[in-house]
Amino acid sequence: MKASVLQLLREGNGQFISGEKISEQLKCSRTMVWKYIDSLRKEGYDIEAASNKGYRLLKGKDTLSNHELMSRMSELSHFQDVIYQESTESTQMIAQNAANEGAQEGTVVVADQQVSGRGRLGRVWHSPAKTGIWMSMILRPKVDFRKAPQLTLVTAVAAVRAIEHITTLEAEIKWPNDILLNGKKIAGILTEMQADPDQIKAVIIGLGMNVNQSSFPDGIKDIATSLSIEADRTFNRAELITQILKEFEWIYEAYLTKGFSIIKPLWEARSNTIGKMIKARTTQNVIEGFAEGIDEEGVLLLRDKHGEVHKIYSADIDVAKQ
Ligand code: BTX
Repeated sequence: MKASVLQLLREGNGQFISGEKISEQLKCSRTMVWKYIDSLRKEGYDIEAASNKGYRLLKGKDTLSNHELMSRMSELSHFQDVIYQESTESTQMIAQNAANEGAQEGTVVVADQQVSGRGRLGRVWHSPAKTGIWMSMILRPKVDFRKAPQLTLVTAVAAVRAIEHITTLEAEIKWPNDILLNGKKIAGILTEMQADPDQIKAVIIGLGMNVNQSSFPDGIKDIATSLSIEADRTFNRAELITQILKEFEWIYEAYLTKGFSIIKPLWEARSNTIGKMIKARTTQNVIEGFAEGIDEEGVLLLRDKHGEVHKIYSADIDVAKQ
């Protein structure tokens, strides 16, 4: 109900909306409306009340909560459920557990802080409080389980488009799961799967995006950046999350109905990897060569100096400076 009050206030676009109208729309008493407004104010929302006029939301703030996120979800068709935690070990862990317990496709887990945020191969993902987007989407796609890594590329396209829409910054994708701004890492994607021997039960896609950080710890300060550092202003994370989900919805839908071929050009247009000399570090070896492109399945094609083309399914990539 608090989410609905917030949604009505936001839809007012800074104009007053009467307590009577809110109570009619939400089918609750005006006393209840007042209680919700009071509670939102206590959380820090700047809501003006004027007799005979009603209430208006003066300025949104960069806050994450279940009702802040739910108040924006009506814009979306696919994502309808949010699990929000102020602080958690990892949203991946929560999403994995929720998926095991039957959470539906389109559930999204968001945290304000992760104390054990994780990247690929057990690496740490730095996820400080109240500055970034740490979220995991639960999906149950009816595709062959070998195709699950393609969802990393689908997510990367959605994230880059959302960044462009909200900030006008043009981010690039480093195959397979990094998003870069000015050569530094702004976001990372972690795709995990729950599967029977031949079929996907759930795919959990984790996205970590640096939004309002002004600095980074020693280990990553030379390789990481945030939207706020690059744009010199701060951003509203709930708005950005909604935009990422909105972009994801239609791209994912297109992917499910038409296959990866529809995603390939969208991905290629934003890739910083293709057409460059690269070094691919897989869990088995290191291969150097020319990144020719991705194939119809999203697999990276790398031509070594002997002319042999290698299919790279998963690796860390170093792109040579041009
Ligand atoms: P990755 O293995 O490609 O990248 C991890 C590496 O990135 C680290 O070893 C470190 O060098 C660097 N790094 C760590 N934190 C940051 C940061 N905040 N910004 C830039 N670089 C950093 C990438 O893995 C996948 C990350 C997914 C994170 C999301 S957050 C929500 C979800 N929950 C969770 O625990 N993980 C995912």
